[in-house]
Amino acid sequence: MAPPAAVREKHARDGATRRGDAQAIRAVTAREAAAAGFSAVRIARVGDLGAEPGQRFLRFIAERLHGDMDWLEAKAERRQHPNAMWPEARSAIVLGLSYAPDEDPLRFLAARDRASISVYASRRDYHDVVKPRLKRVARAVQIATGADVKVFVDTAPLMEKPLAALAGLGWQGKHTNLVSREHGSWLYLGIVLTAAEIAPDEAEVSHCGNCRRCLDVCPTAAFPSPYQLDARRCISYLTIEHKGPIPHEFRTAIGNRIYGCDDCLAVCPWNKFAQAAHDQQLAIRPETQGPRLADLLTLDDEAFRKRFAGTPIRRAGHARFMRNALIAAGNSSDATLVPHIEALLGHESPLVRGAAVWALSRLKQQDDLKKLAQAHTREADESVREEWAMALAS
Ligand code: B12
Ligand code: SF4
Ligand code: SF4
Repeated sequence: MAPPAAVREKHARDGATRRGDAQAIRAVTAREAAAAGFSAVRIARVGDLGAEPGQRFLRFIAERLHGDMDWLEAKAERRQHPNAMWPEARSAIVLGLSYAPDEDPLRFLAARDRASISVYASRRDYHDVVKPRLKRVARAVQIATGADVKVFVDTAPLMEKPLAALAGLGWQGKHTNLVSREHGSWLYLGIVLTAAEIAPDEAEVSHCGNCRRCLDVCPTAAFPSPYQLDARRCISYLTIEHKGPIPHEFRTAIGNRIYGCDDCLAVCPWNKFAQAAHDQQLAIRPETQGPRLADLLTLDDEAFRKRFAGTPIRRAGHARFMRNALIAAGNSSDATLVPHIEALLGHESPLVRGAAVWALSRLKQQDDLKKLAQAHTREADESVREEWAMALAS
């Protein structure tokens, strides 16, 4: 990464380019992080991470808790430790960007004719926001130290949370996410790895105590034990990452959550110290705030892309999004949605047709459903035929 001349001059002026000047390097890092709009910055010595997080990660994969997130498994060896990915890495500058909401993130859960979308997904994709800012910090660190740098925001096989805890940005709560005293559960994480040795901050210790609010609130009982998540049961995984039909056992519990889930984050008592985030690039998009299911069910591919352009939601693709909206419709008790759902029985994706069958089975009388089934006896896809069989048997 070549630093522009103006930046080079700026650091030369304040004397921060003196190699090995620990205070100056830390000061440059803090200044650039603040100028880039980060809410928190701390430094960890990569060598202090130890083998434990990596071993736990390998157990997570061995127990298949990652479901069909093949990309986590594919680079498991490298993900174990930053040095397995980049042997020269010596320090990790861990940056947090607050996305604390200014309203109750769970407020749409009871409005069953509407959808609830997680806070992180209700704005511009954080990868696009965080990465350029990380590059700015990285560039300054590179100039100040003369050492190589690499930036990460969930873009490479790097476990961000254990590094953040080691750097003292917060601790991994029982819900497994990083909790900060100042920002609660609402921090996006980004990391700059550098080959430079920079004096580290102190690691943070857990402040969960006897609390277990996050564990008890989970609608799908996704925590086999504190600090451990079975992703296959997590609504965030089921609505964002999982590609196939959503397993029947979770459909009712999902309620109207159509993209991600915030329940375990939102109940954490440490959120009370978090100030609402007012970063302009992270402004809440109005179309993500409790959208009506009737409107979502009529979105075709093009309208979907247009409506959610730039947000993480678009990455799920139209078929998966419609699958999720149909599960919410099935949980809505709103019979006025039936014509919209019936129209989706002819959708080109079996994922959508199957979810439509389930939604109708929840909103229509059995006799009406039987008549409808007779009109769809030529269904070509086996998974959709199974949905019909289950719907008619229930
Ligand atoms: C895969 C992934 C997911 C998966 C799996 C989540 C998970 N907990 O692993 C799914 C799709 C479910 C998911 C969901 C969400 N995610 Co996500 N996800 C990731 C990703 C890419 C990797 C995480 C990972 O390595 N998981 C593997 C497991 C094994 O690691 P782990 O959770 O750290 O597990 C540790 C604990 O189990 C611990 N452990 C086990 N036993 C014990 C015992 C004790 C005593 C202790 C202390 C620890 C401990 O050891 C393990 C290793 O350290 C990271 C980005 C990254 N590159 O790190 C983002 C990330 C974790 N996700 C993030 C977010 C925001 C979310 C959601 C909130 C989004 C939403 N609203 O829907 C939810 C939260 C769900 C939840 N409760 O975790 C943020 C979290 C920010 C933060 N403050 O921590 C990250 C860091 C992305 C980012 N750059 O900001 N995510
Ligand atoms: S995100 Fe939702 S489903 Fe996943 S663990 Fe947290 S509360 Fe449970
Ligand atoms: S809700 Fe309680 S147990 Fe869960 S992360 Fe927050 S403090 Fe820890």
